[in-house]
Amino acid sequence: MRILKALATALALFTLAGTGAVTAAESAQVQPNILLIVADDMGYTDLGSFGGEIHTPNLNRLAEQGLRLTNFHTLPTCAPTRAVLLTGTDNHIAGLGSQLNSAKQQGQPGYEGHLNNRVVTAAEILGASGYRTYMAGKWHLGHEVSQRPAKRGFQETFALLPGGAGHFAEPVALHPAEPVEYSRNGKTLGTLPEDFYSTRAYTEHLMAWLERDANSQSPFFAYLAYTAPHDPLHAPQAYIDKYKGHYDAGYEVLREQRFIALKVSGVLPESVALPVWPRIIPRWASLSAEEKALSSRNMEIYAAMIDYMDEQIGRVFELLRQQGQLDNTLVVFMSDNGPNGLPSTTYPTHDAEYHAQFDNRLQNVGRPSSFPSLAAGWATASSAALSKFKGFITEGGIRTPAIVKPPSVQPAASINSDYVHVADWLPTFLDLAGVHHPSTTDDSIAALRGSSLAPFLRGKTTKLNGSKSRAFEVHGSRAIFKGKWKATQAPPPFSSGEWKLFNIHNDPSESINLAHKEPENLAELIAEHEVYEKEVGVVYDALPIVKPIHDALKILQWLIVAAIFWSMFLQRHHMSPARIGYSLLQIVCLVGLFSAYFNIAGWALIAGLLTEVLILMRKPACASKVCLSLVSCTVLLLILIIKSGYLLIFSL
Ligand SMILES: [Ca+2]
Repeated sequence: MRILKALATALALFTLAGTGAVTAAESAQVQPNILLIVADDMGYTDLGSFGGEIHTPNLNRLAEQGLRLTNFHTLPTCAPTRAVLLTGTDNHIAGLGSQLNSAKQQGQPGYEGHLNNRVVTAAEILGASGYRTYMAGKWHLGHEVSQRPAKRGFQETFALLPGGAGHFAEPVALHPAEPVEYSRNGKTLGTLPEDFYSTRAYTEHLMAWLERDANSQSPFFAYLAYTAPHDPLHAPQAYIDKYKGHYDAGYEVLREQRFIALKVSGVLPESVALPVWPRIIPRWASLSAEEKALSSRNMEIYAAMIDYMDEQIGRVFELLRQQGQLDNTLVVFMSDNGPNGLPSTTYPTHDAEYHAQFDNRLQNVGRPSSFPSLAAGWATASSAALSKFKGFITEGGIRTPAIVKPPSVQPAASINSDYVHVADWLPTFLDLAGVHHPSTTDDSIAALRGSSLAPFLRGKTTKLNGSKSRAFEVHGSRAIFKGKWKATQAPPPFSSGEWKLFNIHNDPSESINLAHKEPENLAELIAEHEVYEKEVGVVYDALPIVKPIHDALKILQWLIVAAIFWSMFLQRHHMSPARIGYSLLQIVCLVGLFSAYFNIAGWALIAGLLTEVLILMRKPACASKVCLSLVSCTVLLLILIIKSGYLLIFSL
């Protein structure tokens, strides 16, 4: 009832014409159609207009007619981003405080796991203001009937409810614990047509609604939420064949090519340097011929999925053009987070038995019975100069390609590098439609936290956003942006746990930590982040499961350090300077492993310890020392495995 009341108020406000940011003249204009297109797990450089070589002529044309946002940010995983996208507020307010709740977060306000009743969606507001509202694609914001898009303001829906699935008919689940469920206007669908392919099906559902309602006098809001190029990587064979051999030179080469193209096209400034290749990701040259063939095939399928998606988007544009609606349509294209660098074998509920059902041989990958993923090498190439990928709060995880074409007018510039956040879209839609947000008259509805881009799109200002800071938190990782600064903190074991500070205008790859040079700036941003966490109700907890493992290893690490000291004390009269030096090195490396990426030192230490074990095993009197060395080795190995990201367990 409360939401209905709020929507009625919004509609009344709209009918009475706007005040504030929306002038009477503007609200009297024809309301634009809004087409919001979202790609799933697509990287920063995959589009032609963002340095990519994949054939994306329709989105390239959109970029030529509109505006490329080169500093656009999402959250690092799917569901929190979508919650913010559709409600214009914060994920902790909307019910998606985390994609994977810890015990501490379970049951807390803001951690419902679906859109709650404190927020209203773009479809609810625009629908109440006379818009036709369509949704085709991935929902990921609640499974129950009352949580589905049909109950959140969308009048026509064809929705995949979970976070992903196989892309052909009889699709495999993304996770064993997350069954595939398609819903049509709120009702679960039994089977899919034999010729089903996700990207085409979403497109054709939307096109059918647009064709059916061609004579409607109402504008439309269409949310086209593709599941491409999310894994499992599946694409029609002809599209895969189109990219055969394109990636045989490997991911480091592709990364360099795209990095150069990014600079040539003006997406990144000339001054940006390409960071060194991450040590934990195997070099292309170190792979066997078979591994290279399979890996490059996975990238070929990924490219095919994006190529195919672009073609389908072109069909929607062509239909709107034929209907005479394209010019009066605000088109937004974005990806919901960075490319996925984790192979599916690391997913939480994926075990050997689950994977045994897939045929991932070279001749079969890309087909319905396979479950290929992009993996870290290609994801790193896709992020290019940006650090890491999906799941991380570094720029590779949260800076994604975005294009906006305003209705009627062509923007003065074709590229903009001001900070823009996914929360900014809903205020922009409402501003252009001349509709006020219900929170302006109803305190029980959470207010918008984004800023409208409409003044910029109308040519009334040259800056997209002012000096306002933008903060967020997901899975224990924090970031706050203000002007050129980004302060960020990620919990161990994936980072040091310390706050870092970067000038992301000059250093989008986050290579130079300025925390010690700019302590006052950093302190101010941390203080602002604390205010943000209180405002939105963050229940702070690092990733469940990994944290206890990490804490246990840390205790073990200190026990080993103590044991090494004790052993040195007992043998103090017989120890050579070299022996003392080696023991001290062991201690330094053990401590260092928890505070920085000392992987090379770690492996060297393991080699040293194993050699020591072999020598000591010849002296039965030193059994305790052998045990100590073996325990040290095991702890070091576990630390290194965790640091390489293999236990990173986001629900995707
Ligand atoms: Ca995603």
